[in-house]
Amino acid sequence: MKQRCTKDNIVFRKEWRFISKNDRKDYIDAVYCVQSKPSLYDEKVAPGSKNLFDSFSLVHINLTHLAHGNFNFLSWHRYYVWVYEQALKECGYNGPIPYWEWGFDVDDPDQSPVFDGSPYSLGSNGAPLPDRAATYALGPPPPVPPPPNGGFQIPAGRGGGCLMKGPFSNMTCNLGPIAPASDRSYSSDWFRYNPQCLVRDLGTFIGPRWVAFNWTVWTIEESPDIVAFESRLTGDSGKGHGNHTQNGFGLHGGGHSFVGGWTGQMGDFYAAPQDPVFFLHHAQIDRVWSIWQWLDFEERREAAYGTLTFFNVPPTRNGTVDDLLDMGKLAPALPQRDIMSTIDGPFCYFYE
Ligand SMILES: [Cu+2]
Repeated sequence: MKQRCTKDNIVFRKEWRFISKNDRKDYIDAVYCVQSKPSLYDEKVAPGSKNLFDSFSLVHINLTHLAHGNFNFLSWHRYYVWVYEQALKECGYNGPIPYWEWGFDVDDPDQSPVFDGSPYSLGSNGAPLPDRAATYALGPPPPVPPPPNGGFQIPAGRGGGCLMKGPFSNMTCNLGPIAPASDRSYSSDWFRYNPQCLVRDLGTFIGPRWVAFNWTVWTIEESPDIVAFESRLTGDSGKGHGNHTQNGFGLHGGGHSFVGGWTGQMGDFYAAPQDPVFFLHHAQIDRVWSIWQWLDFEERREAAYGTLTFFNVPPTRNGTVDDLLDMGKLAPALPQRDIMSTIDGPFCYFYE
């Protein structure tokens, strides 16, 4: 699977707030269209996959242990976001998928063009929850053992409940929760049908500490090799994936928890793609990776490290670029080698 990428057909993915209101409206309509298409999975096998959008979540859930905290993390999500972009295209959205640059919104996410609840946003924050505890504990999801102190305490965000207004405030999430970031509960019934509203808990604690512009620049500029880069990106201390420390989210987990916080879908390690902003967050992760790659493309084109399992639980061999990336029924499996560049292989895009 290769296409010829030239200056005439390359597309540039842009930040959400820098595409026109018309394009934002078209994007939102296309997401609703994906949500109206039939599931790729049989009801009997996956009762929670009610439509094509759910099937994306289902594939992520099913492959969580193969696609995180290991060799496949960056490449798998690059391919996954691209496959979603093709689904939007089939639903009439002709632009490249936009990304969300968290840095703009760390101080006041409720005013963000992504979350202000206007018809041109991805919906609002969650409704404030009355009588909630002032802090909650956040730690790595099962099967990773909890840190000795049980996780670290995060002040509650401004939301915590269902979206209040705007696009997707009326949507139903059909899958999960499986492993919410805010507690150690875990459902082994990964494909069950469990209709819920979309929940967010945006606040001002997590953003400035993990996903402000300075952290993105630091991740890109201070990482001489892939171990250093992924350590900063994922909050891994560099001794192996999943070695979380007290101050360890990195950009990836920071963006997830910034939105999902306390029990929001974005805080669920498995079922996070049920929040439509997941794909903009992961486009931004992909952007940071591709910028880092292009600072020394020859050295960094095929740079990846780790084994084939989630935090190497259970232990597996190291990955290679010949290993296939599984997309379930969404798309054919492809060797990682094809995914490592955004401009030669099946892809032809870059970021503005
Ligand atoms: Cu993921």
